[in-house]
Amino acid sequence: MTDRKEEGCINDSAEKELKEGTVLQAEEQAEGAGKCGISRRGFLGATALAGVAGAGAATGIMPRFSKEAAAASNGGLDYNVGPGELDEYYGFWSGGHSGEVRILGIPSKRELMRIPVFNRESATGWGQTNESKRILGDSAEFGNGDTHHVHVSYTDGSYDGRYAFVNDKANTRVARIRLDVMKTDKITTVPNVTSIHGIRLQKYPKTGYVFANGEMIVPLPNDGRDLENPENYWTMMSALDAETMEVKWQVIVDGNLDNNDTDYEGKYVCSTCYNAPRGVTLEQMMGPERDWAVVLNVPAIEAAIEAGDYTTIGDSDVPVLDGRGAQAAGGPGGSDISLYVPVPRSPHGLNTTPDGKYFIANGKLSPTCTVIEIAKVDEWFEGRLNDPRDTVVAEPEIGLGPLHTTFDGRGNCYTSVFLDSQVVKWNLADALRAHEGEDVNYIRQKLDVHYQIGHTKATMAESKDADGKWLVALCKFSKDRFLPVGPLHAENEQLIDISGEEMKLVKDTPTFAEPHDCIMVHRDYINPVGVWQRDDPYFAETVEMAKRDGVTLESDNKVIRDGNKVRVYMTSVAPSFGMTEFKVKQGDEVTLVVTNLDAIEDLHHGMCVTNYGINFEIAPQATASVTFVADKPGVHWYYCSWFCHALHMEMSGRMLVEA
Ligand code: CUK
Ligand code: CUA
Repeated sequence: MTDRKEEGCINDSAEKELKEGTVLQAEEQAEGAGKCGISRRGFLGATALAGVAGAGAATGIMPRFSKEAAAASNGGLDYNVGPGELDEYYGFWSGGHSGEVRILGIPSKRELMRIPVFNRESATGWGQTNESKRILGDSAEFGNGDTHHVHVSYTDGSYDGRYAFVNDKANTRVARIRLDVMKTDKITTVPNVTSIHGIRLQKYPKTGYVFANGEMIVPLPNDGRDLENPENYWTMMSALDAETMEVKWQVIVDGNLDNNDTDYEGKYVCSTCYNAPRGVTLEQMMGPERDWAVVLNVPAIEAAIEAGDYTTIGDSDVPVLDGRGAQAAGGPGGSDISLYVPVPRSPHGLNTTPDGKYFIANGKLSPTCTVIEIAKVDEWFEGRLNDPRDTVVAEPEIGLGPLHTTFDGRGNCYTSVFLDSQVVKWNLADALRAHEGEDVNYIRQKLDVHYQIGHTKATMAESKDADGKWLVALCKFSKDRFLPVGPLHAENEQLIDISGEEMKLVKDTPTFAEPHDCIMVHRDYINPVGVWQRDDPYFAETVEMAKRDGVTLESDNKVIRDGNKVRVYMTSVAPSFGMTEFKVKQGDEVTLVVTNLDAIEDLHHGMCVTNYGINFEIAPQATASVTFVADKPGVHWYYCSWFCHALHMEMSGRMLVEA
């Protein structure tokens, strides 16, 4: 961006947006661009077209199922995955306010599975079965969640395929998903904070901690005190143990916490803050010229806790440290455990380069990305650097409304730019040189996306194995891209081939509300099982209950009465349940336990009890159960709800409820 006029245009628009306190929509932007006397195309100028001539196949490994001839003929990767072919990548998608996580195949973008997490789910019985209720715990009272960020566990900076973790912004939780069975297996409500937004995982030596950002500021503890005193509102970064999912410690910070990321040495977690003044209104939050990125020093935090140097808050016994100090000595500073790096206005995404050298804070209300060198963060904590701003080694101008950045592993960054509706490819080494005063153009290409992009993500980009093949643009608005379906529109996720010099938009795919973020993991790193093991901890408590009742789940079909509690144990083998009728009394509390003896992959059954609102899946070799009160007398058919056999319709039975 060497043209001063272009810079002026960006800044004018940014100013307008700030004054109005609103987000410009595409139409207004177009108008704004016109006022500056340059068209959108003109604005793109030569930089947008810079890479066109050099388009070609990527160096490096080709996808296992790529049709290389086809790929070569269209000058890029082949995104078509034919019938019977498998995708090269697993995509793990957050489901936003659907509260779930989705699995997609990439590059086809075929949806392969939905994993219920914080939501209730009708086909699997999530939120209804005893097994899922144990996992939901006390938070089962909420029927909703708001998942934004899914991340897969690491060993030494590479994906290890053990777990995925996801946040719940709505009800302040973090969940873990077992990737062998693709089921949620732990949910933790984080105490003393409100709204877990950014989450990231420690990458080295392996995922020990899950770092969870409390986004909203609240009184500590939030027990009714200080309602009217926002100056006493604070938030904290929480660190959960990835194995136990217990909160190990929390650190109070200045401002608030938006998105975060970690380094590749297990030392730091860095988070953006868009509310440095700890305001409670839009005007207050947007007040200052600068907010910051805060870096927390994990070994220093562990040492302080080891030394007993902490407090606790309210009823919680989680060790809490004070990491405030942003205003120390009259300006951004830090403490023994925290460093506050000033970043222009309301940064949003925070992304670590896959070489582990830099944190990048995305400006949002500033057209810039701020590049923080992690080696200089070391220097600051070692007392060899005074000014936190000296950790900033580049601040390239990207476009209007940079939100998130992803990487191709070849030194290029791809930043989603919300207001311009673009993905901007820029070269990091050139941005560093420009910051040193060299006259170099770091922008490689600006690609229009449709429309109003939030996250963008490249394959493997959040690991040290970033491979630069596919990029997804998660656009918030689809407008005219799909058949209209009423006032509520689908979102538009666009698949972009980044294997060559030039980004190529290859596919529009609609998606239901509202994935924020995704990761794409090469399938070699993910190894799901095909059938359950009978000793799986997922249903171990139900197995224990059966043992206490003297029931062998793998063979018995029995009704055990225990006062007004009735436990009904039955097996399923396509196309029949082990019991075609059982009798209970009105008012009995019935626990219905079904064990699927079929051991063939894909042979699920379902148990649906009619007019009782009950339905759940029983996958091969699984046991599943549900408890309900038989409050309606009469004949109540139950039937298999997952199509399993030619005689699937006949797979049924009767629950007889005596008045
Ligand atoms: S946030 Cu939604 S577009 Cu929750 Cu990752 Cu940026
Ligand atoms: Cu069993 Cu359908």
